[in-house]
Amino acid sequence: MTGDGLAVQTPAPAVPAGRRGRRTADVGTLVERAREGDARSVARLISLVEDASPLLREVAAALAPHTGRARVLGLTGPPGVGKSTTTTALVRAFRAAGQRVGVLAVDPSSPFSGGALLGDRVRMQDHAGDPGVYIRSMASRGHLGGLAWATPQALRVLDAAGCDVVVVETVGVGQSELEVASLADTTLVLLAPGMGDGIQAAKAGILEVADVFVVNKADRDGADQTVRDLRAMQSLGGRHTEAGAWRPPIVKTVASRDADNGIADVVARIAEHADWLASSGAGHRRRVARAAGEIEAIAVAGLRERMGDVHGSAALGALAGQVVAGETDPYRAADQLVAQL
Ligand SMILES: Nc1nc2c(ncn2[C@@H]2O[C@H](COP(=O)(O)OP(=O)(O)OP(=O)(O)O)[C@@H](O)[C@H]2O)c(=O)[nH]1
Ligand SMILES: [Mg+2]
Repeated sequence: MTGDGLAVQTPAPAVPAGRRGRRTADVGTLVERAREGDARSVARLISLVEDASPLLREVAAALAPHTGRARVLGLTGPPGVGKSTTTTALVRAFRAAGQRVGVLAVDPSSPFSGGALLGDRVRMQDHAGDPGVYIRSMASRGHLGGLAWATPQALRVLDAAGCDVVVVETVGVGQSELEVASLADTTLVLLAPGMGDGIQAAKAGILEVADVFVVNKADRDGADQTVRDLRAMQSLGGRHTEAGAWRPPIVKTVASRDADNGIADVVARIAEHADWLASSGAGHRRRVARAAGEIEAIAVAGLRERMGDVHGSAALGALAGQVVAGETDPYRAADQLVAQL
């Protein structure tokens, strides 16, 4: 990459709302610079999508021709399981293989970039100054519904900026693990020993979405038991038992160790999953499903906005009057209203 090194981004200071949407640079120029690896342009583009800038459409249009190359790796698991440590180790491995890497740390609990759960982000400073790594933390609350909304656009920015791999790290609480899985080509679910209850709780959500299970903190007692618990759960059935399906492997890691930490195994399983995605056609199907979901969400948000305009409108008032007078029924009236949108 040329230009500025892609360095760790600290959250931008609060900027008055009026200035945020201001056109500070031409979108086309920003995209060109981002493609050359200019970290500031990448940061600016991500801010534009994160803030739902009026330029969002223009940004999306300008990025589109330059996307589709990056592999998206989702990484989720309960708080403190070692997600950030594992992300750091993975980044190191990908860098050693000469790949450019983007990291999006998405905090589902915070309305602000760089929220409390990401206090450990500092560890990522390992990669500060490496021009082949771009790290960004994002908030996801406070917009039109969680991770699903701004993250796909931020992924496109990093994709267009030439990242070979983008790791999306999010803590597995609420819906976030399902959302991260819907964004990712390959989803890693991290667990740690001594979380028996955690596994039970996570069963419904986390276990369904895993492409690779990582039992981290394998230096602690009970890692083998956790692996056995997972195997037992897998044997109960699920998507992976169908013919030709991918059976999620289980890898033990000690992500906090510099060497002999199991990360090479994780990288190997990710590569195998990528091969399976390509050979089975599942990878393409996932991407099509992802795009369909995104289009639907944008369309529904647009409709909802227009419905807002309709609320209290003369047209609605007139139709309501007709329903009260028995001149029409609410279903026909609703059809008429929708037709007017
Ligand atoms: N013993 C041991 N500790 C680890 C291992 N991996 C991570 N840790 C430690 O576990 C703690 C939490 O690690 P993080 O990587 O911050 O965990 P996280 O899942 O990103 O945490 P949140 O983002 O807060 O949900 C840190 O103190 C790490 O040093 C491991 O393999 N073994
Ligand atoms: Mg973390």
